[in-house]
Amino acid sequence: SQLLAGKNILVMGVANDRSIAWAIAQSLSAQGARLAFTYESERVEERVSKLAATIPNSIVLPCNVTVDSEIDTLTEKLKEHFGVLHGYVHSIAFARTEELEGLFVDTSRDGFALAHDISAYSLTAVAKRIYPLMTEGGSIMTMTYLGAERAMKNYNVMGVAKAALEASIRYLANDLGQFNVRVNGISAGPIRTLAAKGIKDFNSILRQVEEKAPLRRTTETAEVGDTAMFLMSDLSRGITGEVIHVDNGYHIIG
Ligand code: 0WD
Repeated sequence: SQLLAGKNILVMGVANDRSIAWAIAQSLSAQGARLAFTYESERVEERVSKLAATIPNSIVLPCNVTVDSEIDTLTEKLKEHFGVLHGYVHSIAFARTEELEGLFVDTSRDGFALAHDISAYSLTAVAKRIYPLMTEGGSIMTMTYLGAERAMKNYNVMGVAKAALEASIRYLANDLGQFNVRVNGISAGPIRTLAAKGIKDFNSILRQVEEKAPLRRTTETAEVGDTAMFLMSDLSRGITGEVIHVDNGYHIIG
């Protein structure tokens, strides 16, 4: 039997077929979930629609998370289409490339604000509108990185935004637990995606993981997808406010 049969799940952050959100969508769909994908702008609409067309019963809706009215409209459309929502996958982040190299101390005011708006606040902006649709209980999850816990070279303002995101997981979990809505995060090891292109010296980061991670290999998106499936399913019903590392153990080494 399928673990997510009858569950309706919103997936935000598919940019292309290498996106972590895309691997998550595969794992969710394989367990019978019905999915709604969003795209940020017309620039990526066609790409997301083509991918979504390969997933049975899925729909595609626009939503730039920096615009409140777009999240309002998304919520209305989800209510119309699904009625009840059971899950939300947040796999979105952005910082300007010039803030992802050099020194963190040089971060600009608007670069800091933009990174936090898209990478951290967006989780709350969407959660506050969609949790009322989770009338049968729900599961919300987001994507984070070790740079939230440690000062890592070049990750800079994104690390600070991820720390805000991880704190948001805990506050949202505390608020929404009374409605039987859980909120968790996955801290993934480095994966070569579009977002990773912005980070300087990404190759050397991958090499370090291969050498030092307990499992001696880099993270694959399917590994993240399967953990996301667990978090969306009732198997994880006792877990909220948690960040699970899916990084082949890299975070435990000194
Ligand atoms: O090594 C990695 N790739 C890791 C990524 C390790 C650990 C965590 N993560 C996180 C990222 O920080 C992000 O939160 O996983 C999440 C997904 O990232 P990804 O799959 O690596 O990257 P990508 O395929 O680029 O998806 C991120 C997408 C954007 O893609 P582009 O490249 O077009 O910016 O986030 C979306 C967009 O689709 N996005 C937005 N969506 C709605 N509104 C917005 C926005 N304003 N901005 C970005």
